[in-house]
Amino acid sequence: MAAPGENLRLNGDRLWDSIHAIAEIGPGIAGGSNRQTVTDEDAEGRKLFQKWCEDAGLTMGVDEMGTMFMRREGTDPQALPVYVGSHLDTQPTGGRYDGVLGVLAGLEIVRTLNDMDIKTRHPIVVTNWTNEEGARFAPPMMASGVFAGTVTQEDAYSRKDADGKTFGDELQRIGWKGDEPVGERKMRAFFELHIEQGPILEANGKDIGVVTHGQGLRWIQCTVTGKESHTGSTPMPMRKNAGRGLAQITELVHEIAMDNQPNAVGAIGHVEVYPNSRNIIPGKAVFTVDFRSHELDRLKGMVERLEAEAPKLCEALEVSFESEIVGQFDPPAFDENCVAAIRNAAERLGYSHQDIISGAGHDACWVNRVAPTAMVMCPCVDGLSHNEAEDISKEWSTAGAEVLLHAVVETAEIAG
Ligand code: HGY
Ligand code: MN
Ligand code: MN
Repeated sequence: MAAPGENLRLNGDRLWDSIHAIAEIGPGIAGGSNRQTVTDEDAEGRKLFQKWCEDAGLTMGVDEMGTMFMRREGTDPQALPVYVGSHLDTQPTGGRYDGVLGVLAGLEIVRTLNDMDIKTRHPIVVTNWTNEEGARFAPPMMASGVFAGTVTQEDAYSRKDADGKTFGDELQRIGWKGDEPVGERKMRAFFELHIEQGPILEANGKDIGVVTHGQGLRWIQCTVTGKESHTGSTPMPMRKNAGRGLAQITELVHEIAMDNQPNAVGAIGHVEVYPNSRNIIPGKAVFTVDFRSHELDRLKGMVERLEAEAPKLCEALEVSFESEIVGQFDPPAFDENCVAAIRNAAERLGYSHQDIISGAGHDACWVNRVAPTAMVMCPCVDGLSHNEAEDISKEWSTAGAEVLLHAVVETAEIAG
């Protein structure tokens, strides 16, 4: 396959402007974004993305999980399309670039090919995967998980948010439940550009991360049950304080991750304490442990240790412990040919680059199960993400998008 010439570049300013235009929809309170999945803000962002895509001549398909597939025809309609994209949903206190960069870089590729009147043999499909974050409705990478067959659509539809609303009802309510069965599309390849969400590339002075693997993930939802009673009049020896179970398990999670350094991480980000009243001893604590490692045996060992030790800690506190896995995927190894296309593109374009393992989960981790897949990463300032202060430079955004452009065009094959 002929690789695109090193002079094939794109309009980084137009991409940058698009990123900041969509950030006006579902703004956070500190300059970032709060466009959570299947909210009205998500619907509004989808509409703007749809308009931009249709202005670029793309035709839209939407599946039953609401994932948006925006197609640019190739010269060979029978050729399997090259998919490129990420997610437009954000964390409640998210940044402007997490997910959005990858979707809009895909659109920028189309805009650039249109400007240069370049046709490709394979069609190109720009994709917005529904509910990558899993913040409002677990699990993360929900729609790409249904697409890859690792999450059932029924389970996904039934997942509830903190207000008891189900994902399926909310998707229907915002009018983005499509009619296309999920997972029937066949792909030549899938490419995703994403900010690193960690400090490695910036610290090493690299423009591009060539992602060879991702970390595996386990989300273990734990419930510790004690007894609600008065914080003032209940004698200390009589208390069954679920909050102490939460506290000791929080420390246990940290200890397990530290005992598995440098190839593991662990924390508890989601906590609900009931009844959450200032003068009632917590009767129940529900929280989610997030363990990750790129070594599967290590990840499994961490979960086993938690499930062995947490009940004993709770027994000593006279509270009960239950747990269930609410999200999981094993460490993915991306497609070597697609990874090589990205590495060669960075080389050809003169961008500094290094191989890297993705610390965060991405839709590419699931799509990798059903199609040749690879990821490009760009640095982010101080490695900060899932924080409204998340920041990248226009240069990093442009570099990542140009590497993505070359990998996509090379795989989609320039036609005449
Ligand atoms: O949790 C993750 O790794 C992703 O950012 N949703
Ligand atoms: Mn993301
Ligand atoms: Mn994220």
